[in-house]
Amino acid sequence: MPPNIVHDAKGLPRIILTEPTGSSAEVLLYGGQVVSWKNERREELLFMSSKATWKQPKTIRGGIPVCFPQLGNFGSLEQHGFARNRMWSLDSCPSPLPPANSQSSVDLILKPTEEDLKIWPHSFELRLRVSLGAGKLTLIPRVRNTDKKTFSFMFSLHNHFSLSDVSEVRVEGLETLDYLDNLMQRERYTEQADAITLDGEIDRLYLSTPSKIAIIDHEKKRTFVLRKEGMPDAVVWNPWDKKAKALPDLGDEDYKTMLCVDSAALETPIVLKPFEEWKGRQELSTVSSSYCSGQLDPRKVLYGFS
Ligand code: TA6
Repeated sequence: MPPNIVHDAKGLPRIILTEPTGSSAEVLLYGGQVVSWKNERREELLFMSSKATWKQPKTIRGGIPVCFPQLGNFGSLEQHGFARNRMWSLDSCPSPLPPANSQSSVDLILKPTEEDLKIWPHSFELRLRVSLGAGKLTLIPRVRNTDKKTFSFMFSLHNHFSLSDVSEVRVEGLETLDYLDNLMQRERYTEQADAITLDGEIDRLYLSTPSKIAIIDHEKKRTFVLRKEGMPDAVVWNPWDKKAKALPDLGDEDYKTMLCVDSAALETPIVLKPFEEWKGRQELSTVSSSYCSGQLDPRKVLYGFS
């Protein structure tokens, strides 16, 4: 049986995914956005702003917005592209993937409207499969060029992780990499720290990262493991206190319990010839990490999974 579309109090149609261990995920047709992922103990794993705007055409601050066809704010396109501000549809024909035919998976599709073609004149099909498994959430985005001409685009899954205290978190897997610092006019630096810890605003694009990144929440004794394919870069963002106050749809204190670590294809845009399709993949999972003042060997967290 395919998943049901529910119309809830917030007025946006959503699909609720469930699986036998009791975990769940909620996906909106609006933006193709995952807005909730709960583990088998019903604990929310994704951050959602306490002041999120749940009304079109606004973006919803939290969960996993899909950013396409650009990241950032250039030209006439809206910030991070329009895909996150459009109503998607259920995709009954996700070929060559077999149709999602269970309560734990859904296929969505976005095609451009006449208005979209005026601001980004390329015909495309953007597909997203969201699959929930025991302890993991997998997103498979695809973009097909249905135009007569080659086009290029950027893409990101703007993951908002829910954390107990961002100032106690370590992000591992990005050490020694080059990054562009958005707080320094995108100047290029090399990461010197053996892990990223935060004590202020951060907005960086790490380039050509490994396929696994770990986000270690010491207080919750929980580690998020992000694995990605087809999206070589990773954005790390937290607005911290001052910028949080300037964002109307973010609670003043919300920055303390969130961190964005995005899977992104940004530095080198993806180029598609007519009829070609690009496919990415992101898998989020959690493992318990019993960190206690330096006992944790980060390598075990990062590489203890295959
Ligand atoms: O992913 C990093 C970033 O581009 C930051 O520069 C910051 O603007 C953030 O995304 C949030 O963007 P949004 O449009 O969702 O407010």
